[in-house]
This record gives sequence, C-alpha cells and structure tokens, in this order.
Amino acid sequence: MINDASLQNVNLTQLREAPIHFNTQIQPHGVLIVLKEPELSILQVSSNVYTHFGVTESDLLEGTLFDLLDPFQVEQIQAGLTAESLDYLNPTKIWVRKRGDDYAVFDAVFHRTNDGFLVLELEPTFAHENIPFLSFYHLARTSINRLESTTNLRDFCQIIVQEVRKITEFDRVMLYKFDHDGHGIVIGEEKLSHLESYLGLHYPESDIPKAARKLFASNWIRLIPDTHAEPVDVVPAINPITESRANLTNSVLRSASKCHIEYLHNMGVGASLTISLIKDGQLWGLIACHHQTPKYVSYELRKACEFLGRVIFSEISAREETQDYDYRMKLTNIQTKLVEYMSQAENFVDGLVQHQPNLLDLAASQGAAVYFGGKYTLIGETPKEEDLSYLVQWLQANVDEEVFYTNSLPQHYPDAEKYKNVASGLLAIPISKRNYVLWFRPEVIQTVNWGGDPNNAFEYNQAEGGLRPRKSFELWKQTVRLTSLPWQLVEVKAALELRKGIVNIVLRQADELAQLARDLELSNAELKKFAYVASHDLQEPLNQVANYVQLLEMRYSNELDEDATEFINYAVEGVSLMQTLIDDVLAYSKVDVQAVEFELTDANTSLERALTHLRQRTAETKAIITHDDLPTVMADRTQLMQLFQNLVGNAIKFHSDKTPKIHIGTTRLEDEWLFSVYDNGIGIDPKFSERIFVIFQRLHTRDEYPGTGMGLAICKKIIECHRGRIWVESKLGEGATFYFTLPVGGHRSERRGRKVQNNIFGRGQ
Ligand code: BLA
Repeated sequence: MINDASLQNVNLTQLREAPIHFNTQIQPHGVLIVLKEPELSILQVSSNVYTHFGVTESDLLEGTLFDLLDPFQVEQIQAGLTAESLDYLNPTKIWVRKRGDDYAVFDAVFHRTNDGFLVLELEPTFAHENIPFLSFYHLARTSINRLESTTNLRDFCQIIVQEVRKITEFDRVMLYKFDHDGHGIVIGEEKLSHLESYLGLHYPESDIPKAARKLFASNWIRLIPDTHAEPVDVVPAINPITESRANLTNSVLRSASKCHIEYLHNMGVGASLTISLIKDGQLWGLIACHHQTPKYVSYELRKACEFLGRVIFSEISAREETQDYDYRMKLTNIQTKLVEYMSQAENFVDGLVQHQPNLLDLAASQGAAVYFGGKYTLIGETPKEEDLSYLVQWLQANVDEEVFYTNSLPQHYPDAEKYKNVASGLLAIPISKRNYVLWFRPEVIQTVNWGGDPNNAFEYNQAEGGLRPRKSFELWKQTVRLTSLPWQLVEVKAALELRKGIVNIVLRQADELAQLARDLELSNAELKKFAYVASHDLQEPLNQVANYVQLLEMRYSNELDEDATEFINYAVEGVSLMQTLIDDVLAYSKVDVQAVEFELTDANTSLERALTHLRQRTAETKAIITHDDLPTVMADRTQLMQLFQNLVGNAIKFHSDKTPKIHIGTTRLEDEWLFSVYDNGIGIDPKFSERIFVIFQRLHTRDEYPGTGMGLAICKKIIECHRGRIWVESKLGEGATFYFTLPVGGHRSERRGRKVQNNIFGRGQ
C-alpha cells in the first residue's frame, strides 16, 4: 500500500496521462482491420481473424478488402465511403465466407483515424437483438413523457436508469455524476434486488482517470461484453506507413486497460456498458451498466442507448439550467441594487453594507468583508480584523486570479482553522492588487460514504504489474470537517459581475478626483497668470498714479486746502495698500510644490532670519520671544523663514495690553515634527479658526490691524507644499497657539492612507 502522499501524486499523474487510446489490443469478440484508402489495402489486422474468418493474418496483410469480401460488398462499401459522413454506412451488414458455403454475418462499423486511415470493426450479428430505430424513438418518447411530469432531479435520474435498464436488461444500471474535484457520486440506480446498492456512494477521481474521461468525451459509448475475455493483438502493432501505433480513440473494440478490467473483476462485473453524458463539451457524468455474466449488446442497441442518453440528458441540463436561471435572476437583481446603492453613496462600501439586500445576499453567505484603502468594513459573522489582515496578505501573495473561491480554506491556508466556524469557505474578489471583497461560509460537518477507502483507492506493486485497483468496495464512511457548503458557479459569476460594478464606480470617483485636481491646477495657473500681470502691468500704472499724486502734493501744496491734502493722502495710502496686496498675491502664487527646493534646513537658522526681519516691530512692542532648540528638517529654507516671519509677525501684531510673550516650541511625533508658535495676544474666536487661513479673509478692519489677510493663506500653502498640516488653538482674549507639522523625511514620506486614490490600482507610491 502506498501511504506516502508524494508517491500517490506521482502515480495519479501516471494514471491520468496513461495513453490508453494507443492500446493495440482489442476485445476478442470482434475483428479490427486498418485500411488504406482508396484501394482499401489491409495494413493491420487483429490476430483473431482465424477464429472469425478461418484465414490467417498473413493471408490478409498486404492484400486488399477484395481478398476478404465479395466484390459487390466492397463496391457497396466504396460507394458509402464517398458520402460526407460515415454514419450512413454504420452499421453495415457484412457476410464473410468462411469455408465453402459457410458464411458468418457481421455488423461492420467504419471510422477514420485522425492520421487518415480507415478502421473497419466487425462484430458478429445477433439477429434477435435487432431492434428497428423507430421503436427506439417510441421508447425514448415514453421515457421523455415520464420525465416531463417529474420535477425533482432525483426522481428524474431514477427514471433514466429505469428506462435504460428496461431496454438493455443489465443487472445494474447507475447514473454517475462527476463533481468539481473529479470525484463522482452515484445519483441513480436500478438493479436486481439482491445486489447491494451503490446509490449515494462516492468514488475517487482515480477510478476513472483523466485520460479515460477524455476518451469518453469523444467516444460516447463503450461496451465490454466479457470482462474475462483474453484481449488479442493488432498485427503488426506498428502501422507500416506511419510507423506508429494505431490511434484507437474511436474504436468500439479497443480493449479496456488491465487496471480497469481488474477493477471490474473486483466489483464482480462480467460485462459493462458505459454511456457518456456530455454537457457544454464537458463530461458531466456516465450511465454505467453492469452485468454479472458476459453480455453482448448489438451496435444498434448501443446506438439507441446513446440516443436515449443524449435526449434524456438534454432534458436534465435544461432543468438544471432553469433552476440555475431562477437563482441567477435573483442574484442579478441583487447585484443591480448593490450597484445602484454604491453609486448613490458617498463611499461605495456603504452602498454594499447599509441596505437590504446587501453583500451577504449576493453570495448566500453569513459574513462578508470589504478591504479598501487600508480599512476593513465587516458585515455578518466574520473572522476578526486582525486575522483578516493576515488572510488578505496571504491572498495578495498567492492569488493572481480575478476570483478565488474554496469551500475548504484551511486546506489552502492552514491558519484559517482557528476561525473555521465562520470562514471554512471563502469567496474572494480582488478589486485591485490591494483591495478585496470577501465572503465567508461556516464549517458544515458532513459524512461522505465512499465505495471503498478513497485513501487506498489503488496500490502500487511493481512485481504484480504496477498500479492495481483496490479489492474492497465496502462502505467507507468519511467525516469531512473544515469544509463549508460549496460556492455555486452562479454565485461566483455574480461576485465577478459585482467586481466590475465596483471597479467602474471607483474609477469614476477617481476620475472625479482627477477632474478636481485638473480644475485646481487650472485655477493655480490662472492665479499665477494674474500675479504676473499684476506685478508687471498693474504695478506700472499704479506707480504712475502714486508718482503723480505725490508730484501734485509737492508742486501745489501751497495752493491746496486742507481737504485736498487729506484726499491726496488717502490716494497715496490706497496706492501703497494696493502695492502690498499685489506683492502678497505674488508671494502667494510663488508658493508652489514644483518651486519648493527641499534641502536639509536648520529650523533655528530660518527662525533667526525671520526674527531679524521683525526686529523693529519686536523692539516697538517690547515683545519677549523665546524658542526651543529646533530640529534640522527637510524643507525649503526661504519658505520656512517666511512661515516663521508670518506666524511670529502675527503674534506680535495681535498683542493685547500685556507685554507680548511669544514662544516657538517643537516636539517629535512618530513620523513628523510638530512646531508651535505660542502668544499671549488677543486670541481668536474658535469659530474663525478655519477662516483665518483662507485667502483675503480678515477678522479685523484694516484700521485696527493693518495687512492684506494673505499671511496665513501663504503659511497654509507653504505647509501644504511640505505635506504637513497647520491649525490654530485659541480662545478669544486668551492668546493663541499656531501649530504646524513637517514630515520627518521631507514631503516624500507621506503618511499612509493619505492619497488613497493613487493606491487603488496598486500603482501608489
Ligand atoms: C474506466 N472506471 C472506468 C469506467 C468507469 C470506471 C465507469 C468507464 C468504463 C468503461 O470504459 O467502460 C469506474 N465504474 C467505475 C466507478 C463505478 C463503476 C467509479 O461502476 C462506481 C459504481 N481505475 C482504477 C485504477 C486504474 C483505473 C487504479 O481504479 C488505473 C490504474 C483505470 N478506469 C481505468 C481506466 C479506464 C477506466 C484506464 C478506461 C478504460 C479503458 O477504456 O481503457
């Protein structure tokens, strides 16, 4: 016995890839002849020709079909071979003269191999089994009528096996269905009453290897009339023209592999008939018929079974599809609603969880989670957020597909065992490389009945011919744990559709943000243009006004009365205010991310320079200015100086009756420096703490406090260009503290989750 898992895998691969269609042995009840067209020369024959025809292989090889059959029969065949399809020829009755007047009658079936040879297979005719096609048609009609009045799939399968058994009279007829992992289950059975039942039993994938399944998809019906018959060789084994073995994929006589024959013996089967059930080009299942003793079934009867299988099965598929259809419609409905909710919500995630129906309904799950922009949104029964973050990391590293689903997560990801009660099943769709929508299903403990121990489905014994099937098919009960109910294909499809919806919405939101950024850029550009115009074109006429008004004052001072002089002063003041305004707007427009020159800057130096510029006002107000030892930061030194100058300048300007006291402090936070500029001035009403940073916003009249109202707007812009934050904490009459932060590593070390829109599609920085 093999217990070693890796050895078992090797053997399974061998099994799956065994080229069984190149088997050069056939079953002895018929004769196989490989012919070359058009002359119908005989290239290969089965070595049982003597038994059937009374001639030896060498009598036939190198001859033509004319050497075996009467010329009129060959001519009839030649005529049939020119037809578009060989179906018209199959089966043909053929008389072979044995000795003297002794004729044997055969059903002849032709097919062409993919390398262009004609294969003729002859099986002895059993007259009493000859059932005309029409009566099969009636049989099928009756079966279908019975089926049409049945709604449930189980009854339906039962009728199929009953009908097939009625026609073929096998001891046991089963309907065998493959599940998604290749194992199969008997879902319908009709049998002699004393035989033990296989209904409901599971059989492992290795019982019907992949190569065999591939074969059944093209050759829909297989008969082994006597499992104990000795197979016979095709001679020569190698086709003399192609120098390779004949491809017997579509042969009806091809001998079954030794392993399968032994399997049947172990099951007590003397004859078997297998009919493929194909859905969408895939092998959906088989109708498997067993007889305890040898049993021959004519070609026509086999064809009738195949016909029955096709007709009946199309009915099953149609039913499966209607069932699917109703559920699919329901899910499509839910999905449409979710997309609608998402597009109405400010944050699409809310649209998925805040209404009825919600994410849970889309995949009939008990729990779901959305991981987006570094944040989890959970609904229903889910693993803990911490566990989810490991799970998401695992998905990111291991799953590349558009969708990942399993009904046994712990099998793929062992850590999931600890939350098996909520997430033994997982359906996951990545919205991008980093973001996911996840659905969970809890563990459902099941008992599966196997026909024999699936862990020892076969054994490997070199001495006794390699792989051998198990001997015992006795009921073997397996308790399946760590498994949820399986995800249905329609649910997976609905999840994939939802993914499209999410991506569209996220893209649209990103698009809106990009539009906003473009608008902003545009208004920045306009501001710059204005500033340029202001500084050059406005400045000049302004200077002209100033100059001429001053000239007026100087030249005509004697002739002007007091009022005129006052008016002139107003004009001069207005002009100089306008000049300051223009300068400030220009300064504001110059603060621009692109223009920022980042370098290691000692903040102490920047502050000192600012204080130098403020020397006169400091002296006038007798302000006491102190500061901590400031750090060296990544910043534009001119802008940093300007920042200090504006903040300290304001602190001086808005002093109260007390002697102004100003302190500049600093603290290191996790990944940024926090600066503060404290004063004991008049303070700011907290309700204005946002407004003061807006361009041209003033809280006081110009008479009370001079200035353009640009200073703090410039500060804010400088800080934004440095990817920091600025705010004020104050109470009216109790001084104010302005805070600002600078990232420790300069503007490139952005705080995580800040520019989410860049990260959505995995191309964030
Ligand atoms: C083929 N195995 C089959 C077939 C069936 C089963 C139905 C197709 C039969 C046919 O070709 O006529 C299995 N039969 C079953 C099962 C039930 C049943 C599960 O009645 C349940 C009630 N099989 C093994 C091992 C090997 C193997 C160990 O168990 C290989 C070493 C091989 N099975 C095997 C091969 C075929 C086969 C090669 C194709 C037979 C052929 O056409 O050559």
